[in-house]
Amino acid sequence: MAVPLEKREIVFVERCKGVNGLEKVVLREVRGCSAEVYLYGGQVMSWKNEHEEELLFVSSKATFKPPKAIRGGIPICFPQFSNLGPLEPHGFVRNRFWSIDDDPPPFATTSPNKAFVDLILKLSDEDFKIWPHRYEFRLRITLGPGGDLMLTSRIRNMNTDGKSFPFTFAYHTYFSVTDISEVRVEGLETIDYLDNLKNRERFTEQGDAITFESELDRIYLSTPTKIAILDHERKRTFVLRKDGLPDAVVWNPWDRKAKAMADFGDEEYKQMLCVEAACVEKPITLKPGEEWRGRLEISVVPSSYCSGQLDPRRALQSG
Ligand code: TA6
Repeated sequence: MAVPLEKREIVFVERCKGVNGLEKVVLREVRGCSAEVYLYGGQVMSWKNEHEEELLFVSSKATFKPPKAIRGGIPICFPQFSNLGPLEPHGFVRNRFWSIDDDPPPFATTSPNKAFVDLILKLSDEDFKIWPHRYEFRLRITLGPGGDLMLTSRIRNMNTDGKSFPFTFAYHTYFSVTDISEVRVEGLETIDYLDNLKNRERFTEQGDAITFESELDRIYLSTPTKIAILDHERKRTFVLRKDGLPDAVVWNPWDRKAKAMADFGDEEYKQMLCVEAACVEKPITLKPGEEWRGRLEISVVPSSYCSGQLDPRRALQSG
């Protein structure tokens, strides 16, 4: 039986109103790290470290007005990534109202010193018209004692007509960075990718690290489970660990695309980077009764700066 929200001691979980009165849940842990989750979209909209520094990017022009998706935080792309199918781009769950799941199936481990919330999205008749499948989408968002953020999705096929359904998926995470031109992404060296700017033509990543000097929109295929984003200016490294999500999307709109997006500031591309744990190349197919699990864990480690060079191996080896 889940511990009632208000009963958790050393962690703090509170339901309250956010922007435009949209409902949110605030998670806090003992050292002062926090996260905010909006029921609209089941979307993490804030993740702060113990110094109350915001780690996720949210556009100053983001609209918190359904049915528009909110530009920033961690939108969830399901049952379709991007325009890889007949549905609206990135599917529909990011612009639906989720509910608090008061009786989630048990998780292997639930430690008392983790602040977490369980959300659930059930199929609506409206959605059944556009995507004729019965499913249950359960999402647990956890803030660990060290301030790590974990998202675990459990999607079950509830069809009673014997039908399987395929889907693609992404945690479309917007990271806040100091200066995109000083950011490096490690862990995708020599990995094949589909370039969204070149009709998804397939290429192989060169060099050692991905750096940014123009628009970039790529789907990296069958990547390692660990990826690092090194924010040189802030001597900060985000370490992503993913499970059940073989691919990773890397996106920065740069200046021209930034200007073309109404809910995005013209210069804001300099302070954000999307690195998305995803399942795109090979859609997952679930038979009735089957459940898929996709997990993302993000932690922040200090990047030690030595002899003019960041030591990326340190970030990846420090695990
Ligand atoms: O994940 C990268 C991407 O698919 C880009 O192609 C870009 O379109 C971005 O997502 C944002 O999509 P949105 O539908 O939120 O405007």
